Amino acid sequence: EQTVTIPGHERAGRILRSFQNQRPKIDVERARLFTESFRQSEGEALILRWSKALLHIAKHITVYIDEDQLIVGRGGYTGRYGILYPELDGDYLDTAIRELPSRGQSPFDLTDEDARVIVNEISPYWKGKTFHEALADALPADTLKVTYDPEDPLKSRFIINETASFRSSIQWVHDYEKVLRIGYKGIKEEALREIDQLDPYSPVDNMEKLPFLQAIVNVSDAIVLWANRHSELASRQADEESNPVRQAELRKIAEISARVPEYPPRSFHEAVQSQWFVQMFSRLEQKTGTVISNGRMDQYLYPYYQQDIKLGHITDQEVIELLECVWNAMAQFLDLYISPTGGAFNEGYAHWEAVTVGGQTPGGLDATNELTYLMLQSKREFPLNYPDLAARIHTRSPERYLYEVAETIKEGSGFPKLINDEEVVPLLLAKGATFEEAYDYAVSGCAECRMPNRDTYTSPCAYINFAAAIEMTLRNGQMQRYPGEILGLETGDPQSFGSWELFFDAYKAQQKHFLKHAFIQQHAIIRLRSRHFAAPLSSSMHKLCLQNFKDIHEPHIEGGIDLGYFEFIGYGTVIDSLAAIKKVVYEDKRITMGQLIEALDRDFEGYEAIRQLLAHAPSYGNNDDYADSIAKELDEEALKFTRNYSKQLGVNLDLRYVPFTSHVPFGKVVAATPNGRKAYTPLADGSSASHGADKNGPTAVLLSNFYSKNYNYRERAARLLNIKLTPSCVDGEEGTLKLVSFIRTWSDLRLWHLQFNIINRQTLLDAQREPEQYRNLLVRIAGYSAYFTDLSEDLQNDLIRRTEHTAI
Ligand code: 8X3
Repeated sequence: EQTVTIPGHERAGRILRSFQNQRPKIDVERARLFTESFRQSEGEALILRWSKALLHIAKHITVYIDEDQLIVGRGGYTGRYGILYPELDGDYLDTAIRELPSRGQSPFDLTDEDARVIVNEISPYWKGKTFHEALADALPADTLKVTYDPEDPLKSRFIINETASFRSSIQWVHDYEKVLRIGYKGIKEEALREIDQLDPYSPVDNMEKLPFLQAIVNVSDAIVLWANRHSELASRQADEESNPVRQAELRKIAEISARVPEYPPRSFHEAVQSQWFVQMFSRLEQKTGTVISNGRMDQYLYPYYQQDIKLGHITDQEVIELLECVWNAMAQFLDLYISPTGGAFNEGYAHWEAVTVGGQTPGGLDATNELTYLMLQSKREFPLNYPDLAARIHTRSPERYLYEVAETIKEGSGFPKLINDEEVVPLLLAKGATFEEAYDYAVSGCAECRMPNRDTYTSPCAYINFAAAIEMTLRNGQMQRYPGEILGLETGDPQSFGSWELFFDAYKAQQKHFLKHAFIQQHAIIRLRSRHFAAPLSSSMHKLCLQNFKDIHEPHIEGGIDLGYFEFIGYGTVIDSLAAIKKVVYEDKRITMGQLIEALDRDFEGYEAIRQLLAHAPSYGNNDDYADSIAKELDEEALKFTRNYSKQLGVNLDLRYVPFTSHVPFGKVVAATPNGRKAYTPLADGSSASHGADKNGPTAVLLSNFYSKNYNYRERAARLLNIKLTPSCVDGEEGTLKLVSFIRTWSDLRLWHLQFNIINRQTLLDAQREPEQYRNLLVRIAGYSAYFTDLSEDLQNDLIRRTEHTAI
């Protein structure tokens, strides 16, 4: 076991040591209590049922206080744990209890007793009622067959993948400030006042507004009750505690949990605890994709920090200690995906409840403050992959901030990721936000942003495997993985396409066909969700939900801006495949289309010369217009589609390049591709270059990204960009300054997102060979970092094969 006693972080280190490298367990209490309550409330309004279930959970769920912790609030067992949401995907439960302990990606343990509770008490109630089953039933046959195996809808096709069946919402950020300002007492009182003002004769008031408001009252009671139970437990523990230091800490926990989140906090400690109670209770409420994020923590906690520092009530060291207590609490709750697809999309126990730092104030001034720097310091000094720190960058970001951001990145754990105000703010304005709202955005997912009182869209989106569209263009609508089935368009025998233009047209037709089905999926998802999900706690913090008396899962909430997405997965793979076909087959005529297909059919076995020829064709990521102009056209085709059709869905369904780890399972269904990629290996991730294809250094990667974007479309959204650097190329002061100017260049180019792995290939190879020696090695994956040894071999190899840049 490696030591984690880090000077200045002793308490946080002790807590970390208590769970680090522990195999996670599944805790079934939340699911059991939720189910018990749902059995009792059938026939009532969904939002009311949800609030009653939360009240039932608040009353009966076990409460815990971890040894050494100063911040309390867990949703299950001590140590690393995950919880279940049977209302979402309970139809997977039976297989999950057999497979979860042994699956390759993110395994979980389950006690025999808990397995019994699942089989006898939870699973039977949800049969036929889950969202996943309803969605499979709602999809037309043509869409179903590219989504699931029609014979067994529990199995994904990994072609056009919906993600709504393994998370009840996409990433989210609450307006925590509201809770800090008025407390749940204030929120409840507002709801009670509204109830008093309802028209007792109005059918709408009785049938819609009243259940909504009653639900707000119930969740206000629920969260306060749950917090107060921690207070009682802390008092009991304090009575029995013999160590006077810990006894005093427990008394303080008791005092604070009796006060927040019911009342506004009086101190930094109370503010942090209030926020964490809300965070944690949100996880008991619903399974938000990748967990509810923490918002702009350096902003909304700042007044409490300033006040306590001024009064001499707290030191910077104590501030860091409290924050690290929260980071530790975060790290123990794992986002458990019981569906194999969810598991494969989120390898390494992924969850990324982003903490946003820096950026601008609502008035457009630089927002960095002392807390920003303390959070960066904690990230550098305390070795943990939570929270996911997101640094907002703008053209006037101070030099010190950029310097400290670069120094933190150099620590090598992948933090912070960078989000660019210069791209995000104008896009939010273009979608209808005010300047104040746009400047005040918070990072909420891998790369996404929310305006907590303005966004109202929750439907999880489609991940589209466009490398499969390349394969279908070459196989007339078929794929090697699914023999004999016509899954795409029958665009004809590619050997009959006499020109590059005809080939490209056929690919574009396949791409459009995929988009068609992705949007049909979304149509079904948007309309079904509010029948299956409600989130009264989340709604209680949202201005527009309260104004309209509508749950946040309702498809349209007046005044809201609906920011949804679809994902282009395999971008680099598709671009390079098309560029190779254009150059090698059509322009240089080095091989025929027939020879290409033969080589692909045989996965290049015996065709290495052809593979080399293809792999050396122009490729994306090198600032080469040959490939980048194809990239730009693909991007524009997708943007045009959504410009035409998202209006019909009534939302902004924007084009995004954010894969999580989907490029690995997506690669597993795609045969060899014309860029020289071997069959069933990972696709290129996000908007990054294909593995090893970027040979002109990292600035060329930025420029390819820039030249492939269509800045005249407001339908664009996040592009996730991974760059791997060797530690030596950013060594010392000079290295930090090089990294700072690289970040400025990225910001000037108006790219959305950037993150780094600063590591030697050899280190990764060593860690693969001797995992025991490298248990603490953190690597950057998508919008999160994970322990390298927690990843499947496929994903480990994917990271190893990414280009390692030795100079910037
Ligand atoms: C991806 C998060 O929830 O928008 O970072 O898919 S989500």
